[in-house]
Parts: sequence; structure tokens; C-alpha cells
Amino acid sequence: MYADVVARRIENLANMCDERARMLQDQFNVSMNHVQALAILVSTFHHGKNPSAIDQKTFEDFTARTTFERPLMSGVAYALKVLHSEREQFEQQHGWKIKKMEAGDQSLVHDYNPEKLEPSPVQDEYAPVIFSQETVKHIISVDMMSGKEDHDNILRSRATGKGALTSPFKLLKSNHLGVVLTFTVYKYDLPPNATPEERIHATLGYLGASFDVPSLVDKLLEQLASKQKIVVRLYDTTNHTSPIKMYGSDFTVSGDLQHISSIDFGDPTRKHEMHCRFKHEP
Ligand code: WA2
Repeated sequence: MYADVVARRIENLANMCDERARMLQDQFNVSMNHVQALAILVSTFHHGKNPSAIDQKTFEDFTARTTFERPLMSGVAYALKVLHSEREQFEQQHGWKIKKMEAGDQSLVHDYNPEKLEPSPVQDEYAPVIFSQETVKHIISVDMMSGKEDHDNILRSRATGKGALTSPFKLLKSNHLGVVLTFTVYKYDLPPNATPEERIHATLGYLGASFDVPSLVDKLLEQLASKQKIVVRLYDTTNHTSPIKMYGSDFTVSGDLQHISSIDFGDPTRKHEMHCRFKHEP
């Protein structure tokens, strides 16, 4: 008799956890597809037309009107690949200097002002943001290669031609942990078996999206009934000996049962899990 009740509790928890994990995965997947479509939009209407049919205003309008297509993204932006030899001409043409990303805490000060950012020190190449959604306007002119997570993601995306996802880290001008998704824009269509060197050579820029995990996961879970019944946590388990918690309260829940649902965010080099427990009845 009691075993029956326990079995039903276990099944109930598994169903609720799997449902949430699948919802998050599906919403991430549709958002990711739309970010990839934006990369094609930039390729077609910015690089593919002379003069370009996209400027900051067009990009801002288009991305504002299509936010419903990217329910898990807090903002999208486009950064250009600029070699050091091209820097001076690039800066003259745009009328601003390529800026260095502020380290961690400095980006959190409430009067954060991109105008006050330092120029980027000399590097072989840069990835300054030239277009951005209104929600992430503060990264315009910032060299995305001057931030460790963004830098590594850009390199991985352009060498593979696939969407690349970062580990969780503190996003600029936000108190929240987030992840960044990057798609590379190339000069021409590359065959699936193109070498990393061919890909790097053909790279024009990077279309990136930021996923503000706590606020967007909250929004998603709030749409579900029986939200009061379970506690949900999201982990990046890429390094399975030291998982990183991306979402969920710090309080330890003493619930007995736990169910783990795996989540696929479309980047095979990253692993994610959702951990669910019942909240204790008061
Ligand atoms: N976007 C928004 N906030 C951020 C961030 C980012 N990266 N990095 C840190 N905080 C333009 O991959 C290219 C977006 C990076 C793309």
C-alpha cells in the first residue's frame, strides 16, 4: 500500500520535472533557430548588399519586433571581425574607438557608461559590436574578444560553423548569471567538411544572443500550474565533478525524492541538467 503511494510520488515528480525540462529545451531551441536566422539576415542584407540595408536603427527595430521569436534571449547583437591592420580605418569609419570589456564588478556599477570604457589594448584582432538590440545597447563598440567567455565562444563558433554556448557567467550590466550563444557569419557558403582554417579565413562577424537565466527561467516556470509544488534547479554539468548552478534558490531543500532530467541546449560540448524536488508540505 505505502509502496504504491511512494511509486506514484516518484512518477509524479519525474513527469513534472521532464515537462519543465522539455519546455525549457524547446524554447531554447526555437530561440536558437531564430538567432541563426538573424545571422543569415545580417549576411544577406548587411554584407550581401552595397550599400548595406542594415544600420543600428533597422537592426533595433527588427529585433524589437521579433522578440516573440526568441523567448529565452534577453538581447541579440552583431560584432564584426576586425584585424589589427584594419583597426584605424574601422574606427575612423565608425567615428568611435573599439572599447575593452570592463572586468566583472566594474560593469555592475549603476552609472555604467560605455562612453567611459577604455580603448581596447592592441590585439591581433577584435570583435567590436556594431549592431545591437535595444536591450543590450551598452555593448555597442565593445570588443567581445576582450571577455574570456565571449572570446572562447567566438573562436569555437567560427572554427566549427555551429552555434556555440558559453558556460554560465555574469553578464555585463546585469546581476544575473547568463549564457551567450554565438553563430558565425561567413563571406561565402562553406562545405560541411571545411577545415577550421578555411572557416576562420572566411569569417566576417559574429551574431550573439544573451540568455539571462534567472529572469527568463522564472518567466517560463510561472506559466505552469503546480509551480508551488516543486523546487527546480538548473545546472551546467559539462564538468560533472564540479557542476555550476545556473538557476534555483541556495536554500537546501530537505525533500527526500529528487528527479534529474537532462536538457539539450544544442551545443554538444555542453551538458545541462534540471534537478527537481517536492517542496515540503508546511
Ligand atoms: N551580450 C550581452 N551581454 C553580455 C555579453 C554578450 N555577448 N557578454 C557579456 N555580457 C555579439 O558572440 C558575439 C554577445 C556576444 C556576441
